[in-house]
Amino acid sequence: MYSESDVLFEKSKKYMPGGVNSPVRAFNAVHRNPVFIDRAEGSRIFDVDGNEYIDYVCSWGPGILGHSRREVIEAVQGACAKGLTFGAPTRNEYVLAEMVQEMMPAIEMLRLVSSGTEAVMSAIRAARGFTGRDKIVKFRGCYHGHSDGLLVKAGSGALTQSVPDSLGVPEDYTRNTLVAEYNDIASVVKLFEEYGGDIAAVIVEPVAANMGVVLPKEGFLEGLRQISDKYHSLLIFDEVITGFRLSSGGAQAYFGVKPDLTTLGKIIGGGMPMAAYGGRKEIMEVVAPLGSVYQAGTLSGNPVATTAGIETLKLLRQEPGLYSRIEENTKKIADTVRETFGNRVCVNQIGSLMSVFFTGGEVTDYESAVQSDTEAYAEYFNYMLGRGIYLAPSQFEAMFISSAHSGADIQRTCEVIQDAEMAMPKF
Ligand code: KE4
Repeated sequence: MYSESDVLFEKSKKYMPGGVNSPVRAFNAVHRNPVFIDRAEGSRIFDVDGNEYIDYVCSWGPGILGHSRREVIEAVQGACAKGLTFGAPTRNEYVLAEMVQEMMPAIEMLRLVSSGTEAVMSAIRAARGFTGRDKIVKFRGCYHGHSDGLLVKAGSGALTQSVPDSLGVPEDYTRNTLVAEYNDIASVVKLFEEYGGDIAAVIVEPVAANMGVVLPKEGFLEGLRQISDKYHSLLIFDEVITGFRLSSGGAQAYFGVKPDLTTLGKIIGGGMPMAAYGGRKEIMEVVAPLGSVYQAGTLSGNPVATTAGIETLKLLRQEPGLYSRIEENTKKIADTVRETFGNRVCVNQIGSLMSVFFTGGEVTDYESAVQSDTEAYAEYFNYMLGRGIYLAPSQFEAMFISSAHSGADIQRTCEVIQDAEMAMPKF
């Protein structure tokens, strides 16, 4: 008997590559068909077959308040009734930009766009336009969306020319992308010693969350700040995940390191398609129509999306203790995994982000992350899914906890984790 999800997946594969609109959703890494989601509320998602799950993907980050938060839904319904899009400036855009500036003071000026990819692509163009330099430094294992110049992976060693890791990206699109090792300042120094005068910017996830969650080592972010200053390059924090998640001021407030540019996504849109890039006013003033760095967008600053973002940031700002509460809940899950699986896993956790790596060693960079046993992760994922716990369908993603996850949700999750260990083969 096929489930409705299976039927829909077969039909979808006729019209969309892999039956999905973003690769990770296809569940390839966990060797099963994806579940198709019908609706979501609070900490729960419900698939088209009526199965209910406690959701720890939270749409890959936007859902820090849980799904369908009443205040956000009502505000969005009201905005929809006034029209979905005007292609003209609106009051909301100013209101949201001012809120972001209040919450993240390093963002003196910003531009709203429609996706994190667009935000990063545009931030890099602004950095190149402002500095007049071409090269950028990224880190192996960090993901910044799918713009051509960032779809690269390092060759061997710390210092490398990049080669595209996606078909369709011409090599000369990646020749200006230099790749360093996360948490390895020496690999960055080496690049600057060789290319310093031509490096426009260093872009980093201040907490890496796209090779699984990898925390910055003590001094790493500060080191990037110092070397960027030394060579008059710009430091870009890609806070698409960490922005408004690690704290109301993002990772830059959490770690006390001030980037020149920041990219935001996910939470800023409250679940609607919206992202932003911004930073020092003098840099952002190179962006059209003020300056000569061109960037545009039909739905940029869309009135419905900005309404969702404004309501979400309002709730994040006004709910006292929200961040510490979701961090405490996250720690409970992380500690349970450690106690249950012992030295067969490495659990990295910060704020309401965590990852369970099925490896005995510490995970501090790409090299150590890829040592993980992805088949063991797939076993874990499938057991948890079968018991109503919806995790990221890949070892190299993050687990997201929301303010809607109740104590009972956390308790149940911890119980199922303990059962999973007993049920899983001793890999
Ligand atoms: P989008 O274009 O997907 O809105 O954002 C790209 C992006 C940029 N920067 C960071 C740090 C990101 O994590 C992302 C996107 N994150 C993935 C999750 N690992 C989105 C999920 C997906 O690709 O379906």
